[in-house]
Amino acid sequence: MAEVEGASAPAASGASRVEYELQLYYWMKLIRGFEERVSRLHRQNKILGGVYSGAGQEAIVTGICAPLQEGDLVAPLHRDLGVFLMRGVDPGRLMAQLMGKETGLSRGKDSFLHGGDLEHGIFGSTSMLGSSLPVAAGAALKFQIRKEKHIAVAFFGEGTASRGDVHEAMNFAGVRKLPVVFVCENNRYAYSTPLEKQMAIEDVASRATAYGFKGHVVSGNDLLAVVELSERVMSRTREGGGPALIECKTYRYRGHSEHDPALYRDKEELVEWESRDPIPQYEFYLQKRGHDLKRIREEVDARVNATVQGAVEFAEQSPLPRPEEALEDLYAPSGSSATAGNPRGS
Ligand SMILES: Cc1ncc(C[n+]2csc(CCOP(=O)(O)OP(=O)(O)O)c2C)c(N)n1
Repeated sequence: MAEVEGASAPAASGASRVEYELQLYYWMKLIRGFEERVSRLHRQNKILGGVYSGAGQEAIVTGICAPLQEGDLVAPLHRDLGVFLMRGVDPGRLMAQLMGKETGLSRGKDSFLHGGDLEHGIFGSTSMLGSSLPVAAGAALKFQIRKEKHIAVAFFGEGTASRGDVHEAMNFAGVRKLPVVFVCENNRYAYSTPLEKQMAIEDVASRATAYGFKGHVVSGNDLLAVVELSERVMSRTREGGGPALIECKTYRYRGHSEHDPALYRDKEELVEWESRDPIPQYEFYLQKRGHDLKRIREEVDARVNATVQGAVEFAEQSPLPRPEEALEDLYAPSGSSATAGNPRGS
């Protein structure tokens, strides 16, 4: 299987900024390529459970995960498959998780939706939207008590922002000045509910003031802007500056999930947002920086295709879980504290 470096690799290894920027491009393209393949596999009935594509939102996951370090904790939501790739989860295992195979993160006992991987610092989401934010605040409390220079990051949508858990997590984080960064991916629709029926204010970020910390708004389709902001905000939080809220304005291209044709929004709106696609925007930047875009694009596309194809082959060749394993991994072995609920961390 092709390897994907963990998100902290380029910065931590002292790689030059140029290499780092090229690596960001690779990640964004890998996330797009991987998700497009998953959508196709879903139509071929090869995916277990729902598929919630993040197509159009790749710059957010890329820009937010890039400055993360080993030991940090991330709580992604249903549309954040890219977090797994960015944190260095093997693409084959991720694909196997999506296909419900024995080699997946949950050993075939769950769909992608609830998969996590604590070895890579990923807390799996639950069906109750917003419930992972208090968990991220809890992880941040642990870092604070142990005086560890780690941070927790929790992703959520603007629909999720209306949930009480989100308020509780942010309030607690503000009171205790916890090292946690909340990231709202505001893609304008919560399933079929448009923004204006979801909230009475312009920006989710402005709520941060009420919790005693800073809220930032950024274009979620502009990778450079996201990465610059997340680097700045995260290093402040890591150094004891307390929590922060980053709101990324964006749009999802596909329906809420693959079975949703999204008839509640008009085509013009979609086309307008597609014209602000994060990938060509970033390619324009790379070109302006003097890169041979044609060559880089070819190289990156070849790497992405090979990685995705390798992941599909690995997953397809992997066995389904055996019925006699059904009752394994339901409880942590006694004495285990790190992976409560599942010793394999998923
Ligand atoms: C508490 C709760 N309410 C409703 C749902 C059903 N549901 C799942 S995803 C979703 C939309 C979430 O929208 P948003 O938070 O904006 O994220 P997006 O899907 O747009 O990325 C809804 C309503 C749920 N899973 N949990």
